[in-house]
Amino acid sequence: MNAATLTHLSPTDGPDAVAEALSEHGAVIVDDLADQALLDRFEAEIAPFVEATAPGPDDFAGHSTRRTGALVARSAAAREMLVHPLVLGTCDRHLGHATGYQVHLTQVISIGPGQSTQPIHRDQWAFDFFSFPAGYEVQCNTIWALTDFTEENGATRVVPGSNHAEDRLQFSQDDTIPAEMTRGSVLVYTGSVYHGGGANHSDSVRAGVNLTYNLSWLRQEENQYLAVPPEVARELDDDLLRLLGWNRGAYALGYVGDLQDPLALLRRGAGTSGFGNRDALEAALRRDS
Ligand SMILES: O=C(O)CCC(=O)C(=O)O
Ligand SMILES: [Fe+2]
Repeated sequence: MNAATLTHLSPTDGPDAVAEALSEHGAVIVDDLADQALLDRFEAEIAPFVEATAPGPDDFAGHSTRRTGALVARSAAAREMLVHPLVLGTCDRHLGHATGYQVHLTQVISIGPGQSTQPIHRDQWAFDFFSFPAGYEVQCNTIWALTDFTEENGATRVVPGSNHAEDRLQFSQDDTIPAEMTRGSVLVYTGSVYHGGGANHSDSVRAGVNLTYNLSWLRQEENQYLAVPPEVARELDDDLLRLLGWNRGAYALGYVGDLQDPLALLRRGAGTSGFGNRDALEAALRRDS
């Protein structure tokens, strides 16, 4: 059995402490980050969509687990959660070695009674199992507890410190510990830490909101341009849209037409066109020379 425990921090510890714990252990719990009223609003907005979601198609997604996405389009509360200052402050630090980051996916994960454990994995294996250089982090992930997370109901299982391990290892459930936390607490974890959803031996659903961020030179797992249709996107703030990917990654990734900024296109001509983020390009060149 793994004798390690997960580090717990409080929101007032701030993003430096969260990012530091992330680098060291690959995962950390921030207790009571969300106020209960925000989660109540989120649940009310999202309930009909969760209800209509089919169970997963395979062992990884979970045959007794529902995964409900497009949270930005479906919930105003989700937008607030996505831009929580402590989370973005942690992303700034954890992913600060690259020019930018973006939303990777938004998903309510509802693990139903009878669901068995999910295979232990690294989330960054989504990138076709590419082995990123050791220490080069590509994701900053959160799971917000919408119900209490207990060992019995399927709390996420984590191998603390495995962010420093070799790639493509196979851990057993005995190597993991459950990320037990109360409703409103948030598990923050890297793309490199080994983990998986727990088995649900209880008679009620374990629900968590998986909001994840990745480097802006990588593809997003959830296609935000289609998940958030233009008529909804036009109503959102620029900062949120840029975080969703209506932006140029690095110098020029994702430009439109004649080197136009995608956000300018969405706003029908307002804003910049012509060149990408020249400052970021120059900063990157300086970094590498
Ligand atoms: O639901 C969980 O606790 C974790 C799920 C997970 O790790 C995944 O789907 O990649
Ligand atoms: Fe995962």
